[in-house]
Amino acid sequence: MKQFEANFDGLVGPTHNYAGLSYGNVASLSNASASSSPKQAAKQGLKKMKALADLGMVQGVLAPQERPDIASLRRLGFGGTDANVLTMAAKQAPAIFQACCSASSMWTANAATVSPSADTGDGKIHFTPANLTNKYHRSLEPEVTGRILQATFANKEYFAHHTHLPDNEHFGDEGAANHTRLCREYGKTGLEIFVYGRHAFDTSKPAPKKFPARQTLEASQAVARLHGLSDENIVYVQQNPDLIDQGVFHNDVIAVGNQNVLFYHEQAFYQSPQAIAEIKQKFVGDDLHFICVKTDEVTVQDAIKSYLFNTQIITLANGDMAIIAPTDCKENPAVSNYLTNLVGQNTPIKHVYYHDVKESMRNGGGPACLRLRVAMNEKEYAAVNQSTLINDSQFERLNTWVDKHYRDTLHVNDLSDPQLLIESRTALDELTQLLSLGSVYPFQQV
Ligand code: SUG
Repeated sequence: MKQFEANFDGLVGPTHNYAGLSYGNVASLSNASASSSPKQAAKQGLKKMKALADLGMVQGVLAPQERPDIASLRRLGFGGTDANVLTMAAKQAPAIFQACCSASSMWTANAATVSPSADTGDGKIHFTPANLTNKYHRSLEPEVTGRILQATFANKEYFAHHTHLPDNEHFGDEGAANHTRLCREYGKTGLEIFVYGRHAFDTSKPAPKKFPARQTLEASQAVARLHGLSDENIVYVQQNPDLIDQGVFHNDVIAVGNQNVLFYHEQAFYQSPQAIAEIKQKFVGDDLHFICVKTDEVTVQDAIKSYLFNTQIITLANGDMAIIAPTDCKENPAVSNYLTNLVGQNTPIKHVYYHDVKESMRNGGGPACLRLRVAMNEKEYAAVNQSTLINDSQFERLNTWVDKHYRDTLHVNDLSDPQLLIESRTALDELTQLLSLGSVYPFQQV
Protein backbone atom coordinates (compact mmCIF):
# COMPACT_ATOMS: atom_id res chain seq x y z
CA MET A 1 0.00 0.00 0.00
CA LYS A 2 1.22 3.53 -0.76
CA GLN A 3 2.38 5.54 2.25
CA PHE A 4 3.16 9.20 2.36
CA GLU A 5 3.19 12.26 4.54
CA ALA A 6 0.38 14.78 4.22
CA ASN A 7 0.73 18.37 5.42
CA PHE A 8 -2.27 20.14 6.89
CA ASP A 9 -1.63 23.87 6.89
CA GLY A 10 -3.45 26.35 9.05
CA LEU A 11 -5.54 28.81 7.10
CA VAL A 12 -4.80 32.31 8.38
CA GLY A 13 -7.84 33.81 10.08
CA PRO A 14 -9.43 37.22 9.32
CA THR A 15 -8.03 38.84 12.49
CA HIS A 16 -4.34 38.18 11.74
CA ASN A 17 -2.48 40.99 13.54
CA TYR A 18 0.70 41.89 15.38
CA ALA A 19 0.02 42.31 19.08
CA GLY A 20 3.39 41.27 20.55
CA LEU A 21 1.82 38.49 22.58
CA SER A 22 4.62 35.94 22.71
CA TYR A 23 7.29 36.68 25.29
CA GLY A 24 10.35 34.64 24.25
CA ASN A 25 9.48 34.84 20.54
CA VAL A 26 11.74 37.56 19.14
CA ALA A 27 9.77 38.30 15.95
CA SER A 28 6.45 38.58 17.79
CA LEU A 29 7.90 41.09 20.26
CA SER A 30 9.76 43.17 17.71
CA ASN A 31 6.76 43.59 15.38
CA ALA A 32 4.26 44.48 18.10
CA SER A 33 1.77 47.10 16.88
CA ALA A 34 2.84 46.97 13.23
CA SER A 35 -0.02 46.87 10.73
CA SER A 36 -0.76 43.48 9.23
CA SER A 37 -2.47 42.31 6.07
CA PRO A 38 -4.85 39.44 6.84
CA LYS A 39 -5.61 39.09 3.12
CA GLN A 40 -1.96 38.80 2.10
CA ALA A 41 -1.21 36.48 4.99
CA ALA A 42 -3.99 34.08 4.02
CA LYS A 43 -2.97 34.21 0.37
CA GLN A 44 0.70 33.60 1.12
CA GLY A 45 -0.34 30.53 3.10
CA LEU A 46 -2.66 29.26 0.37
CA LYS A 47 0.06 29.75 -2.23
CA LYS A 48 2.45 27.58 -0.25
CA MET A 49 -0.25 24.90 0.08
CA LYS A 50 -0.90 25.00 -3.67
CA ALA A 51 2.83 24.80 -4.44
CA LEU A 52 3.18 21.65 -2.34
CA ALA A 53 0.11 20.10 -3.96
CA ASP A 54 1.66 20.94 -7.35
CA LEU A 55 4.84 19.12 -6.29
CA GLY A 56 2.68 16.01 -5.90
CA MET A 57 2.34 16.19 -2.12
CA VAL A 58 -0.90 15.49 -0.28
CA GLN A 59 -1.87 18.88 1.10
CA GLY A 60 -4.74 19.65 3.42
CA VAL A 61 -6.02 22.70 5.22
CA LEU A 62 -7.15 23.22 8.81
CA ALA A 63 -9.75 25.88 9.49
CA PRO A 64 -8.88 28.89 11.68
CA GLN A 65 -10.59 29.70 14.97
CA GLU A 66 -13.34 32.13 15.82
CA ARG A 67 -11.80 35.46 16.80
CA PRO A 68 -12.45 37.81 18.51
CA ASP A 69 -13.20 35.12 21.08
CA ILE A 70 -16.34 36.59 22.62
CA ALA A 71 -17.02 33.47 24.71
CA SER A 72 -13.64 33.79 26.47
CA LEU A 73 -14.22 37.50 27.12
CA ARG A 74 -17.65 36.75 28.60
CA ARG A 75 -16.03 34.13 30.83
CA LEU A 76 -13.80 36.92 32.15
CA GLY A 77 -16.79 39.06 33.08
CA PHE A 78 -17.37 41.28 30.04
CA GLY A 79 -21.09 41.31 29.32
CA GLY A 80 -23.90 42.88 27.34
CA THR A 81 -24.13 42.73 23.59
CA ASP A 82 -21.21 41.36 21.58
CA ALA A 83 -20.34 44.94 20.57
CA ASN A 84 -20.35 45.94 24.22
CA VAL A 85 -18.08 43.04 25.16
CA LEU A 86 -15.58 44.20 22.52
CA THR A 87 -15.62 47.86 23.51
CA MET A 88 -15.43 47.29 27.26
CA ALA A 89 -12.68 44.66 27.03
CA ALA A 90 -10.59 46.77 24.62
CA LYS A 91 -10.89 49.74 26.99
CA GLN A 92 -10.56 48.07 30.39
CA ALA A 93 -8.14 45.23 29.63
CA PRO A 94 -6.43 45.86 26.28
CA ALA A 95 -3.78 43.14 26.69
CA ILE A 96 -6.36 40.46 27.50
CA PHE A 97 -8.58 41.74 24.71
CA GLN A 98 -5.77 41.50 22.15
CA ALA A 99 -4.99 37.97 23.31
CA CYS A 100 -8.61 37.04 22.58
CA CYS A 101 -8.27 38.35 19.01
CA SER A 102 -5.13 36.49 17.90
CA ALA A 103 -5.19 34.43 14.73
CA SER A 104 -2.45 32.22 16.22
CA SER A 105 -4.24 28.97 15.32
CA MET A 106 -2.66 29.40 11.86
CA TRP A 107 0.50 27.72 13.26
CA THR A 108 -0.83 24.19 13.11
CA ALA A 109 2.53 22.67 14.09
CA ASN A 110 1.18 23.69 17.49
CA ALA A 111 -2.30 22.26 16.90
CA ALA A 112 -1.50 18.73 18.03
CA THR A 113 0.97 15.88 18.28
CA VAL A 114 0.23 13.21 15.71
CA SER A 115 1.45 9.60 15.76
CA PRO A 116 0.94 7.57 12.60
CA SER A 117 -0.72 4.15 12.71
CA ALA A 118 2.59 2.31 12.25
CA ASP A 119 3.73 3.58 15.66
CA THR A 120 0.62 3.30 17.83
CA GLY A 121 -0.64 0.46 20.02
CA ASP A 122 -4.01 0.11 18.26
CA GLY A 123 -2.88 0.78 14.68
CA LYS A 124 -4.84 4.04 14.36
CA ILE A 125 -3.52 7.55 13.74
CA HIS A 126 -3.57 9.33 17.11
CA PHE A 127 -4.09 13.07 17.67
CA THR A 128 -3.62 14.97 20.94
CA PRO A 129 -4.39 18.69 20.64
CA ALA A 130 -1.73 20.83 22.31
CA ASN A 131 -2.91 22.70 25.42
CA LEU A 132 -0.52 25.64 24.77
CA THR A 133 -0.74 26.68 28.41
CA ASN A 134 2.28 29.00 28.37
CA LYS A 135 0.60 31.80 26.43
CA TYR A 136 -2.91 32.92 27.29
CA HIS A 137 -3.81 33.70 23.66
CA ARG A 138 -2.75 30.22 22.59
CA SER A 139 -4.38 28.46 25.54
CA LEU A 140 -7.73 29.47 24.02
CA GLU A 141 -7.17 27.14 21.05
CA PRO A 142 -7.23 23.45 22.11
CA GLU A 143 -10.96 22.81 22.44
CA VAL A 144 -11.90 24.14 19.02
CA THR A 145 -8.72 22.65 17.54
CA GLY A 146 -9.95 19.28 18.81
CA ARG A 147 -13.30 19.83 17.08
CA ILE A 148 -11.66 20.87 13.81
CA LEU A 149 -9.35 17.84 13.89
CA GLN A 150 -12.31 15.55 14.57
CA ALA A 151 -14.23 17.06 11.66
CA THR A 152 -11.18 16.69 9.39
CA PHE A 153 -10.24 13.17 10.49
CA ALA A 154 -13.69 11.92 11.41
CA ASN A 155 -13.59 8.21 10.66
CA LYS A 156 -13.24 6.35 13.99
CA GLU A 157 -11.95 3.23 12.29
CA TYR A 158 -8.71 5.01 11.38
CA PHE A 159 -8.38 8.05 13.65
CA ALA A 160 -8.20 8.30 17.47
CA HIS A 161 -8.65 11.71 19.12
CA HIS A 162 -7.59 12.50 22.68
CA THR A 163 -8.53 15.42 24.88
CA HIS A 164 -5.69 17.92 25.32
CA LEU A 165 -3.54 17.45 28.45
CA PRO A 166 -4.55 19.16 31.74
CA ASP A 167 -4.51 22.96 31.36
CA ASN A 168 -1.62 23.50 33.69
CA GLU A 169 1.97 24.60 33.10
CA HIS A 170 3.20 21.29 34.55
CA PHE A 171 1.82 19.67 31.41
CA GLY A 172 2.63 22.51 29.02
CA ASP A 173 2.38 20.96 25.57
CA GLU A 174 3.14 22.70 22.26
CA GLY A 175 2.33 19.78 19.96
CA ALA A 176 4.28 18.81 16.86
CA ALA A 177 6.58 21.85 17.11
CA ASN A 178 8.50 19.82 19.69
CA HIS A 179 8.13 16.43 18.05
CA THR A 180 10.00 14.91 15.10
CA ARG A 181 9.58 11.48 13.62
CA LEU A 182 12.35 9.61 11.85
CA CYS A 183 11.60 6.49 9.81
CA ARG A 184 12.83 4.46 6.83
CA GLU A 185 9.44 4.72 5.12
CA TYR A 186 6.39 6.65 6.33
CA GLY A 187 4.35 3.46 6.77
CA LYS A 188 7.03 1.61 8.80
CA THR A 189 7.41 2.00 12.55
CA GLY A 190 9.34 5.18 13.20
CA LEU A 191 11.34 6.76 15.99
CA GLU A 192 9.38 9.55 17.68
CA ILE A 193 11.66 12.23 19.11
CA PHE A 194 10.03 14.36 21.79
CA VAL A 195 11.97 17.54 22.57
CA TYR A 196 11.14 19.24 25.86
CA GLY A 197 12.28 22.47 27.46
CA ARG A 198 12.18 21.60 31.16
CA HIS A 199 11.26 19.04 33.81
CA ALA A 200 8.10 20.19 35.59
CA PHE A 201 8.33 17.93 38.61
CA ASP A 202 12.10 18.11 39.16
CA THR A 203 13.30 21.68 39.40
CA SER A 204 16.90 20.60 40.13
CA LYS A 205 17.26 19.87 36.40
CA PRO A 206 18.55 22.53 33.95
CA ALA A 207 16.06 25.06 32.62
CA PRO A 208 16.23 28.41 30.82
CA LYS A 209 16.74 31.49 33.00
CA LYS A 210 15.11 34.23 30.98
CA PHE A 211 12.46 33.01 28.54
CA PRO A 212 9.90 30.30 29.31
CA ALA A 213 10.34 26.65 28.37
CA ARG A 214 6.91 25.96 26.97
CA GLN A 215 7.10 22.16 26.73
CA THR A 216 7.65 19.89 29.71
CA LEU A 217 9.08 16.36 29.72
CA GLU A 218 6.03 15.18 31.65
CA ALA A 219 3.69 16.46 28.92
CA SER A 220 5.70 14.68 26.21
CA GLN A 221 5.61 11.44 28.22
CA ALA A 222 1.85 11.72 28.69
CA VAL A 223 1.31 12.15 24.93
CA ALA A 224 3.51 9.12 24.22
CA ARG A 225 1.44 7.05 26.70
CA LEU A 226 -1.87 8.23 25.22
CA HIS A 227 -0.69 7.26 21.74
CA GLY A 228 0.40 3.78 22.88
CA LEU A 229 3.97 4.20 21.65
CA SER A 230 6.64 1.65 22.62
CA ASP A 231 9.67 2.73 24.65
CA GLU A 232 12.09 1.41 22.03
CA ASN A 233 10.54 3.81 19.50
CA ILE A 234 10.79 6.96 21.61
CA VAL A 235 13.64 9.30 22.42
CA TYR A 236 13.19 12.23 24.85
CA VAL A 237 15.68 15.02 24.25
CA GLN A 238 16.05 18.23 26.22
CA GLN A 239 16.31 21.46 24.27
CA ASN A 240 19.41 23.53 25.03
CA PRO A 241 18.14 25.94 27.74
CA ASP A 242 20.62 28.63 26.63
CA LEU A 243 19.01 28.67 23.20
CA ILE A 244 15.51 29.08 24.63
CA ASP A 245 16.97 32.15 26.36
CA GLN A 246 18.16 33.41 22.96
CA GLY A 247 14.70 33.10 21.41
CA VAL A 248 14.40 29.46 20.31
CA PHE A 249 10.93 29.08 21.80
CA HIS A 250 10.11 25.78 20.01
CA ASN A 251 12.40 22.98 18.87
CA ASP A 252 11.23 23.46 15.29
CA VAL A 253 13.06 26.81 15.27
CA ILE A 254 16.39 24.91 15.54
CA ALA A 255 15.86 21.35 14.24
CA VAL A 256 13.73 19.45 11.72
CA GLY A 257 13.62 15.83 10.63
CA ASN A 258 12.18 13.81 7.78
CA GLN A 259 12.46 10.07 7.23
CA ASN A 260 16.20 9.28 7.61
CA VAL A 261 17.39 12.89 7.90
CA LEU A 262 17.83 14.97 11.03
CA PHE A 263 18.78 18.57 10.21
CA TYR A 264 19.78 20.53 13.31
CA HIS A 265 22.05 23.20 14.72
CA GLU A 266 25.01 21.98 16.77
CA GLN A 267 23.70 23.93 19.77
CA ALA A 268 20.09 22.69 19.50
CA PHE A 269 20.14 20.02 22.19
CA TYR A 270 21.30 19.79 25.79
CA GLN A 271 23.91 17.00 26.01
CA SER A 272 23.78 16.64 22.26
CA PRO A 273 26.27 13.73 21.86
CA GLN A 274 24.22 11.51 24.18
CA ALA A 275 20.97 12.46 22.43
CA ILE A 276 22.41 11.74 18.98
CA ALA A 277 23.87 8.42 20.19
CA GLU A 278 20.46 7.31 21.51
CA ILE A 279 18.77 8.27 18.23
CA LYS A 280 21.41 6.30 16.29
CA GLN A 281 21.00 3.30 18.50
CA LYS A 282 17.18 3.23 18.38
CA PHE A 283 16.69 4.06 14.70
CA VAL A 284 15.91 0.92 12.71
CA GLY A 285 18.01 1.07 9.55
CA ASP A 286 21.57 2.11 8.80
CA ASP A 287 21.18 4.95 6.32
CA LEU A 288 20.66 7.75 8.82
CA HIS A 289 21.86 11.26 7.90
CA PHE A 290 22.66 13.72 10.66
CA ILE A 291 23.05 17.13 9.06
CA CYS A 292 24.53 19.21 11.84
CA VAL A 293 24.99 22.91 11.13
CA LYS A 294 27.96 24.40 12.98
CA THR A 295 27.92 27.82 14.58
CA ASP A 296 30.69 29.01 12.28
CA GLU A 297 28.51 28.12 9.28
CA VAL A 298 25.30 29.70 10.59
CA THR A 299 25.03 31.44 13.94
CA VAL A 300 22.07 30.82 16.23
CA GLN A 301 21.01 34.44 15.66
CA ASP A 302 20.98 33.95 11.87
CA ALA A 303 19.05 30.71 12.29
CA ILE A 304 16.42 32.51 14.38
CA LYS A 305 16.17 35.47 11.99
CA SER A 306 16.00 33.41 8.81
CA TYR A 307 14.18 30.34 10.19
CA LEU A 308 16.65 28.00 8.47
CA PHE A 309 15.36 25.10 10.59
CA ASN A 310 11.70 26.08 10.40
CA THR A 311 11.81 24.72 6.91
CA GLN A 312 9.80 21.75 5.75
CA ILE A 313 11.81 18.79 4.51
CA ILE A 314 9.60 16.84 2.17
CA THR A 315 10.11 13.68 0.12
CA LEU A 316 9.20 14.07 -3.53
CA ALA A 317 7.69 11.32 -5.67
CA ASN A 318 11.12 10.40 -7.13
CA GLY A 319 12.57 9.91 -3.61
CA ASP A 320 14.61 13.15 -3.56
CA MET A 321 14.07 15.39 -0.59
CA ALA A 322 13.38 19.11 -0.92
CA ILE A 323 13.54 21.95 1.58
CA ILE A 324 10.66 24.41 1.65
CA ALA A 325 12.25 27.56 3.04
CA PRO A 326 11.02 31.07 3.75
CA THR A 327 12.40 33.77 1.41
CA ASP A 328 14.05 35.17 4.54
CA CYS A 329 16.61 32.32 4.16
CA LYS A 330 17.47 33.53 0.67
CA GLU A 331 17.93 37.08 1.93
CA ASN A 332 20.44 36.03 4.61
CA PRO A 333 23.87 35.52 2.93
CA ALA A 334 25.21 32.91 5.39
CA VAL A 335 22.00 30.90 5.28
CA SER A 336 21.54 31.17 1.55
CA ASN A 337 25.17 30.01 0.99
CA TYR A 338 24.63 27.16 3.38
CA LEU A 339 21.52 25.95 1.54
CA THR A 340 23.13 26.30 -1.89
CA ASN A 341 26.02 24.11 -0.70
CA LEU A 342 23.75 21.64 1.07
CA VAL A 343 21.90 20.54 -2.06
CA GLY A 344 25.23 19.66 -3.70
CA GLN A 345 26.35 17.44 -0.81
CA ASN A 346 25.91 13.73 -0.34
CA THR A 347 22.57 13.87 1.52
CA PRO A 348 19.03 13.06 0.36
CA ILE A 349 18.22 16.83 0.20
CA LYS A 350 18.50 17.85 -3.45
CA HIS A 351 16.31 20.95 -3.89
CA VAL A 352 15.43 24.17 -2.09
CA TYR A 353 12.17 26.01 -2.83
CA TYR A 354 11.66 29.45 -1.33
CA HIS A 355 8.26 30.81 -0.30
CA ASP A 356 7.23 34.23 0.85
CA VAL A 357 5.37 33.77 4.15
CA LYS A 358 6.49 37.11 5.62
CA GLU A 359 3.12 37.98 7.15
CA SER A 360 3.43 34.87 9.32
CA MET A 361 7.21 35.25 9.84
CA ARG A 362 6.66 38.64 11.49
CA ASN A 363 4.90 36.78 14.28
CA GLY A 364 7.61 34.10 14.48
CA GLY A 365 5.89 31.51 12.30
CA GLY A 366 7.76 30.00 9.33
CA PRO A 367 6.77 27.37 6.76
CA ALA A 368 7.09 24.51 9.26
CA CYS A 369 5.00 26.29 11.91
CA LEU A 370 2.20 26.60 9.39
CA ARG A 371 1.78 22.87 8.88
CA LEU A 372 0.76 19.75 10.79
CA ARG A 373 2.27 16.55 9.40
CA VAL A 374 0.16 13.43 9.18
CA ALA A 375 1.87 10.34 7.80
CA MET A 376 -0.75 8.02 6.34
CA ASN A 377 -1.50 5.26 3.88
CA GLU A 378 -4.03 5.15 1.04
CA LYS A 379 -6.86 3.75 3.17
CA GLU A 380 -6.39 6.43 5.81
CA TYR A 381 -6.19 9.07 3.11
CA ALA A 382 -9.52 7.91 1.69
CA ALA A 383 -11.03 8.28 5.18
CA VAL A 384 -10.00 11.96 5.50
CA ASN A 385 -12.68 14.63 4.98
CA GLN A 386 -11.98 15.17 1.26
CA SER A 387 -13.21 18.80 1.28
CA THR A 388 -10.18 19.71 3.41
CA LEU A 389 -7.72 18.61 0.72
CA ILE A 390 -6.14 21.16 -1.58
CA ASN A 391 -6.55 20.69 -5.32
CA ASP A 392 -6.93 23.30 -8.08
CA SER A 393 -10.63 23.90 -7.50
CA GLN A 394 -10.47 24.02 -3.70
CA PHE A 395 -7.51 26.41 -3.97
CA GLU A 396 -9.54 28.69 -6.26
CA ARG A 397 -12.55 28.56 -3.94
CA LEU A 398 -10.51 29.43 -0.89
CA ASN A 399 -8.74 32.29 -2.65
CA THR A 400 -12.06 33.75 -3.74
CA TRP A 401 -13.36 33.32 -0.20
CA VAL A 402 -10.34 35.25 1.17
CA ASP A 403 -10.83 38.03 -1.41
CA LYS A 404 -14.45 38.35 -0.42
CA HIS A 405 -14.08 38.44 3.36
CA TYR A 406 -10.59 39.57 4.40
CA ARG A 407 -9.28 43.06 5.06
CA ASP A 408 -6.24 44.38 3.25
CA THR A 409 -4.83 45.90 6.41
CA LEU A 410 -5.49 45.57 10.10
CA HIS A 411 -4.05 47.29 13.15
CA VAL A 412 -4.54 46.24 16.78
CA ASN A 413 -6.72 49.34 17.22
CA ASP A 414 -9.17 47.92 14.65
CA LEU A 415 -9.77 44.74 16.64
CA SER A 416 -12.64 46.19 18.69
CA ASP A 417 -14.57 47.21 15.58
CA PRO A 418 -17.87 45.26 15.88
CA GLN A 419 -17.91 45.02 12.09
CA LEU A 420 -14.73 42.89 12.20
CA LEU A 421 -16.51 40.35 14.39
CA ILE A 422 -19.40 40.20 11.94
CA GLU A 423 -17.03 39.85 8.97
CA SER A 424 -15.08 37.13 10.71
CA ARG A 425 -18.15 35.08 11.68
CA THR A 426 -19.69 35.45 8.22
CA ALA A 427 -16.44 34.23 6.67
CA LEU A 428 -16.09 31.27 9.04
CA ASP A 429 -19.70 30.23 8.62
CA GLU A 430 -19.15 30.04 4.87
CA LEU A 431 -15.83 28.24 5.38
CA THR A 432 -17.40 25.44 7.42
CA GLN A 433 -19.55 24.75 4.37
CA LEU A 434 -16.62 24.92 1.94
CA LEU A 435 -14.69 22.44 4.09
CA SER A 436 -17.73 20.32 5.15
CA LEU A 437 -16.86 20.74 8.81
CA GLY A 438 -20.28 21.05 10.40
CA SER A 439 -20.71 23.44 13.33
CA VAL A 440 -17.30 23.66 14.98
CA TYR A 441 -17.41 27.26 16.23
CA PRO A 442 -18.99 28.56 19.45
CA PHE A 443 -21.04 31.16 17.51
CA GLN A 444 -22.59 28.34 15.49
CA GLN A 445 -23.69 26.53 18.59
CA VAL A 446 -25.87 29.12 20.26
O1 SUG B 1 3.28 30.70 19.63
N1 SUG B 1 3.38 33.55 17.60
C1 SUG B 1 3.39 32.10 17.71
C2 SUG B 1 4.32 31.52 16.69
C3 SUG B 1 4.24 30.01 16.64
C4 SUG B 1 5.28 29.40 15.80
N2 SUG B 1 5.12 27.99 15.78
C5 SUG B 1 6.11 27.08 15.73
N3 SUG B 1 7.35 27.39 15.98
N4 SUG B 1 5.78 25.85 15.52
C6 SUG B 1 3.80 31.68 19.12
O2 SUG B 1 4.68 32.34 19.70
C7 SUG B 1 2.52 35.80 18.06
C8 SUG B 1 1.18 36.50 18.10
C9 SUG B 1 1.29 37.99 18.29
O3 SUG B 1 2.28 38.44 18.89
O4 SUG B 1 0.36 38.72 17.87
C10 SUG B 1 2.41 34.28 18.19
O5 SUG B 1 1.51 33.79 18.82
